[in-house]
Amino acid sequence: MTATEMLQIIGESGQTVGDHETDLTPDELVAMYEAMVRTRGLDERMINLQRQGRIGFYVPSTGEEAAQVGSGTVLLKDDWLYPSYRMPGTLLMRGVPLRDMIANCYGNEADNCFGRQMPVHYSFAKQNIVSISSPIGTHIIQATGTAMAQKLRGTKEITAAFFGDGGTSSNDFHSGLNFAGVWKVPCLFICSNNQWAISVPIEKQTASETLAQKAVAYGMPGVRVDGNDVLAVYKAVKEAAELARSGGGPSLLELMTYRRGPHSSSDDPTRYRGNQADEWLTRDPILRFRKYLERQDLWTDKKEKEATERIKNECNALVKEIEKLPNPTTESLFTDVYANVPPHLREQYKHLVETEGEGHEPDPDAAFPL
Ligand SMILES: Cc1ncc(C[n+]2csc(CCOP(=O)(O)OP(=O)(O)O)c2C)c(N)n1
Ligand SMILES: [Mg+2]
Repeated sequence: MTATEMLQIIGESGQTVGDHETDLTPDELVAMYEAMVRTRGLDERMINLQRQGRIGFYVPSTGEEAAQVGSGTVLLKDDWLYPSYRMPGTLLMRGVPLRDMIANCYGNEADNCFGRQMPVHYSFAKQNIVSISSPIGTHIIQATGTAMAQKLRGTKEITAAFFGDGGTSSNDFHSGLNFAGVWKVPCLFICSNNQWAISVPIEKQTASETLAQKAVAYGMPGVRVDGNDVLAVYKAVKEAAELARSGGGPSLLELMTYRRGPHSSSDDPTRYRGNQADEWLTRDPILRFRKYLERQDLWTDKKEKEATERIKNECNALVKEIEKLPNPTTESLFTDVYANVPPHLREQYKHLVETEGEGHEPDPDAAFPL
């Protein structure tokens, strides 16, 4: 493949395109499909909770499930991930419990970050998933540095940095990829080109014909993939991961997809792109993979109904349980931050506890500041 062609394995009607043979077993294929349905189910539940005022903020990833699950299937348990905020499916594939993701959006006692991060800005040390960066692109150089450390230590682990089309205009994209190319570090740069960066369309983001071709300048392979085709994503990420793991250095992957929903729960895309997203309703990655599985006799309407019901019940039960929990304790401000809390902070904490309840509480009805 070149950086301007697009790798596709499943066509719109679920038929295979080209000479494709998958190394995935029927059970693995079904698990991938279920993860895509789970990702969509989680998104729908969380958006509804935000609309009901029960959580402050959410970032939906509707329509980008293939890009997320296809990549997540490849990466191994010890690999390091620097995700973007729009990829719960990858995290699910990496074994992050649904409960931990929902808890982050509540920021209460169940949240492993004790409400100190923005909603949807997950951080899961156990799975080597580094805290999601809000500033666009900053994690790209951090991922490059992690991969450099992996190279120096001679491990078989690799790193993956995930970002959007907008992220490719950041300074850190250029410094990260340049360094990675020179030092041949085992890093995958995975760009979900969903064609929008909030209200900026891809034509205004870059004058390049494709994003994948930017790899040429940094001396690494650049591959353009149909990001709504889960098997194409899996194949491209797997090949790039094998190359990185065997000492062959980094790759840039451009996964072509579309941001069907708003940028976040604070955005109204009809103000800048009209009804353009409607065209993409028929190019649904879940529907396409479902048609593929049905052709292989691996999926039925009955299984679909069961899977949808299962995820709905799972989300509802978790929300019910998490929503009841109290806010993190004030003392948790220091948890996991210092080995020894410095004296001036102890002093400030003492003052905070003494004056707690004296009119410093946040206004529960205040709008979420985003
Ligand atoms: C350095 C920086 N500039 C601007 C922003 C505001 N901002 C948040 S998300 C976003 C768009 C990012 O678009 P893209 O990289 O395509 O990812 P997508 O949201 O489409 O997944 C912008 C401009 C930011 N967070 N950081
Ligand atoms: Mg984008």
